[in-house]
Amino acid sequence: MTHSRYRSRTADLKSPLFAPRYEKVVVGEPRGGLTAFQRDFYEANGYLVMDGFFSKGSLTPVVEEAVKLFHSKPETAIMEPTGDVVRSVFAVHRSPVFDRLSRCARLLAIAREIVGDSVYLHQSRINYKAGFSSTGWKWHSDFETWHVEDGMPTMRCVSAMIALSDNTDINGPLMIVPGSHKRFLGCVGDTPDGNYLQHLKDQKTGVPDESSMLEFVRDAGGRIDPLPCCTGSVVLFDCNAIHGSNSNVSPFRRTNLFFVYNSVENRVVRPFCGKNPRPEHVATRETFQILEDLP
Ligand code: 6CS
Ligand code: FE
Repeated sequence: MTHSRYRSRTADLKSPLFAPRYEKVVVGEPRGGLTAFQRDFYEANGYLVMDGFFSKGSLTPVVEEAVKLFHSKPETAIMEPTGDVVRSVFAVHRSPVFDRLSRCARLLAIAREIVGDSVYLHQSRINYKAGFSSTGWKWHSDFETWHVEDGMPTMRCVSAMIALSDNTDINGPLMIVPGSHKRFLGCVGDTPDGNYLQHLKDQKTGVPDESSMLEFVRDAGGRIDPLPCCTGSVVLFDCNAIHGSNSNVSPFRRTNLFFVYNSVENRVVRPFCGKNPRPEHVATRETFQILEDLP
């Protein structure tokens, strides 16, 4: 029986509670995937931007497939609150184009070095943030949700965001509070049945209160780091890093692909909120598969 070391949205939690992180940030020994500077930067800040990781040309088939998904509105799509624009599509790794990319040897080597283990995909998704009318993402820790609603035991998990379009100052780039990954914020409240649909449209549970957010930013020396980057860049960020992004009123889409690499020792157990598990396309449970390098 796996016990939760990170209390959040529990009945006894009457006010937000900061708790220490129990796990190392970079668990594995250096294996050449990251320079010493990159390891240290990720360890300290909870994220790392690797510009030009993929060439724009090499992503052309990936971008084309992402556009097809945007227009086809598969059943794994989540719509914007306005209703008729796709916000996200989950489990994109079920398509060969994205499955192949998730097994990129360079990316896998880095993910394995960070979590210190073989990895599988806890989740994959494309957040489209289409031009003009798409809404942002409130401040949050992914791990808070993955722990409470999916039953992810520890923080041995890293997200790799692959920019499929330019992320600029004006189309709602990802923003991270540097260093926020080092503490876990237990949030007040409960988890409604079937929360994931609401959560993925406009998160209302597990959202840090304003006073706690101020403390995170104060601890970061007043820093909030926006992460503008070009198509082909990869942004690694720790599962517990506090992040968010603004809405996109510009004419330019901000489309990003996310692979969530989880340690095979950190497979999800029963959700710590005690509710029914979220569906397979949002959190891998049955279709577990250790990722091997592409031949
Ligand atoms: O609940 C989830 O799995 C998702 N929620 C957010 C707000 N970001 C990460 C993840 O896609
Ligand atoms: Fe997130």
